[in-house]
Amino acid sequence: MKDLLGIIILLARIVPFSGLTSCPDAWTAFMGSCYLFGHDLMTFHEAAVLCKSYEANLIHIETSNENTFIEDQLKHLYRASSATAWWIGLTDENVEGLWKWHDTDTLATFTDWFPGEPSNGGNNEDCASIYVREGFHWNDVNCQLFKYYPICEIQDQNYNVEVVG
Ligand SMILES: [Ca+2]
Ligand SMILES: [Ca+2]
Ligand SMILES: [Ca+2]
Repeated sequence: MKDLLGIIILLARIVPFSGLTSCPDAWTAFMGSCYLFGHDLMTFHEAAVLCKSYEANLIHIETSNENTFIEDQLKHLYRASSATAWWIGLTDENVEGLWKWHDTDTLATFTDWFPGEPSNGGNNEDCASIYVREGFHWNDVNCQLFKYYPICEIQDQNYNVEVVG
């Protein structure tokens, strides 16, 4: 009985780090964010609107940690979907060559462009994607011409909540 109580107390201490998040069902929690990997193909702007409808934004990748996590998720998803690419919330639509995040309107500091990207091919590639054929690194593509899967991100409100055991 005493052992059982010990196990319950131990679990109560572990759970906040592994399971307790405020992420909605079907969203994936990681380091204070919740992510939704969309199942429908759409243009960049359709993807942005979809994320907004969840009170989220297209994903904003701040760190190589976050980037690696997302890349690993997509490699798993790719096996099931044979996807070409996923949209991330990064564009240079306003000023060519100035890549800004959609949610904060700030210049990108961390980036993971594939060598030779951003290429601005056809003088008309203003939206960033995570591109399967370029090793899941980033590629700028035409915002309207291609339909890819969206990745939405919101903050996980329960992250870092201290649970007193
Ligand atoms: Ca983020
Ligand atoms: Ca461009
Ligand atoms: Ca490109």
